[in-house]
Order: sequence, then structure tokens, then C-alpha cells
Amino acid sequence: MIMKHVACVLVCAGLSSPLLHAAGSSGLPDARPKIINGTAATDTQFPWQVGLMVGSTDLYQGQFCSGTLIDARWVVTAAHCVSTPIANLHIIAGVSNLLDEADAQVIAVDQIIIHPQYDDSSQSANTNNHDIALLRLRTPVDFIRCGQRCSKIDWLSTQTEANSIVRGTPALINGWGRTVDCQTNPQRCDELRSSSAGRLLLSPPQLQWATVNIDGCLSGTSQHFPNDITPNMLCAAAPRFTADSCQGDSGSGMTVTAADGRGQVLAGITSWGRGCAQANYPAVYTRVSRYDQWINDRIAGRPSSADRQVSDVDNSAFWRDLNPPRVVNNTASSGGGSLGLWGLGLLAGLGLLRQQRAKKHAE
Ligand code: 4AZ
Repeated sequence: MIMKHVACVLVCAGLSSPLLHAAGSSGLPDARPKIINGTAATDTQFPWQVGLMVGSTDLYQGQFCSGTLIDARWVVTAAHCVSTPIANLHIIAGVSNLLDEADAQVIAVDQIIIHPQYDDSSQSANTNNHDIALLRLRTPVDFIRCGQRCSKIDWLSTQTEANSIVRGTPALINGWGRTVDCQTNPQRCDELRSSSAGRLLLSPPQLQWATVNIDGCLSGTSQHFPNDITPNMLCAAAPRFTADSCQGDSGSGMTVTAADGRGQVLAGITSWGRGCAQANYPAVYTRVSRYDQWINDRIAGRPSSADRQVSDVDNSAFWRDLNPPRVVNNTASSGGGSLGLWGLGLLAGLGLLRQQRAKKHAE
């Protein structure tokens, strides 16, 4: 689900890494940052990973979902991340730490293509079926400037999937999502949210990763209802359900070792689950191989009138001054719907951010 850090916009603006250090000695019980039970990624470990960002020019505040670079101008993500109207959608490439503004490439999205059969109806058994969308970037990612911190990744076709995945195949997941499942541990989340250090632990700015194994959701170890799982989905879980993706990791890639053993290929997109790291509830990922042709057609400029497309997203006013210099102006326009709340939080949050930045510069 889309994470909205409205409260955090008001409170956490301007936080920097020293606080992360402070957190380690803050007395919070074993609260190192993780996906759920993940490990901090290096700068070059997941160069295809990008953040999706809306409503803030602050990377950490604005990031709400993720995506995967499959071309210099195309990102694949989950449809549910972008299915409500979004103005000013940007991607963040080239950083594993969202506090690392200097290295980030923040690029506007000028077209959002949602799979025509994406099913977001909570009434149907197959909710979240076809949870895939493509984002076309207004300008390509600058791979030269990025060095080894960015690269595109290939995705599996039906044929290559058959050669790459068997039951139990290890896969890598990554994301900037929550380290604690707030649905099942509301108390722990409230505890973390009550301090700025805690909030950094709950949603770590440093990308986290974990290894999971791809397995059938319909196997004896899964309690998902068979009707909830379609052939367009892959399930994956860690041994004893210890590590998992969680809220805010949506849209990020699940990758496996390529059949020739050289590097990783994209197999899945973080889509949904029943909570996080819940015994017998593997996480569910969009099965990318089913969309091989759909992706190829779109990135080759062969759209279909059936696709749900959002073009010419108005990115003008709010972002005009971003890159460089990073001047924040407060003409935020919100995409409407539930994102309307963002506008209110932002106006207050950006005022605070400006004050803090001004103070930082004065020091
Ligand atoms: C989410 O809401 C989400 N444990 C992502 C993954 C999982 C659950 C929820 C799977 O973004």
C-alpha cells in the first residue's frame, strides 16, 4: 500500500544520518533498520532499484513506493502504487540512502501506463491481479553520472522463467519500507513513531534487502485462499517466515540469478500480502514473465488503447527549481483523492523544512 508520511513531513523534515547513530544507543530494543529482518544494501548492490516520490522535494519524506529500471527511460512498478491520480510523480535513481541528496537523480515521470486488467476492486477474489504499471521518464537516467550506482535490469520471459525458477529458488527483495508490521504490532509502531530516531528505524533511509525463496502460494505451507492467487502472481517467503517485504516496499523488484549465472534478472514486483513475515502467509509478487510482451510493446512505443494511461502529468511549478539548485517552493499541487491530505501536511512541513535548511546554511 502507498505509504503517506504526512505526520512525518511535519516532524522529521531535515533529519540527517547522525540521528541514526543516536538510535543505536537510544535504548530501543534491537531496532536495527531492516526490510523485515533485512540487511543494509551497499550503494551498488541494487542499481536497478528506484524510489517513487511524490509531494515533497525531500527524498526521504517523498518516497512512498519503489520501481525497477528496465531501460534508461522506463521503470516498472506495481499498478497499486500509481492507480490513484498522482501529480508530480518523480523517480529517485542512483542512491541507496535517501538522505544522500547529492548523488540522487530525481527525474519526472511523464507517462504512467497501468495494465488494462489491473484489478483493484476489493470485492473480487482476485484483488491485485495484474498489479503492474510502467513509468516513462521525461529524461533518461544518466548512467555515466551514476557509475555503478545505476543500471537497468532484464526481466524474465515465460521461457527464461522456466529455466531460472524452480520451487525454492532463492530470490532477492529490497526496499525502503517498514521494518515492523504496523498492522500486527501497532504498539511497537507507536513506540517507534514517538521519536525521530524511532521513525528512522521504522522506515529506514538506507535501502534494505533480504533473501527469500520462491514457492507456490498454494502449497501446504500457505494459508492464502486459492482464489486470491492467480497465475500472474509468484509467492515467496524466507525460511520460517523470518524476513519479508512490508508496507512501503511495494513496487520494488524481486530478482533471481540469471539462468547463465551472470547477475540478477527481474522475476517479480512486490505486490501484496497478509501483514509482513506472518507464518504461513508468503508475500505475493506480480509475476513479471506474464507481461513480457506487454512491456516490450510499450517500451517500443506500441501502446494499446486498452491501457490506462496518464500523460502530461503536471510537474511544472513545484519541481521547476529542484535540479539544481534545490530550492523548495510551496506551490505543491496534489493529485486529489487521498493525496489531498498531502497538500495540507506539505505546506506546514515545507515551511519547517525551509526554516531548518536556512538554519543549517546559517551555521
Ligand atoms: C504493502 O502494503 C505490502 N509482506 C507489501 C508487501 C507485503 C505486505 C504489504 C508482503 O506495501
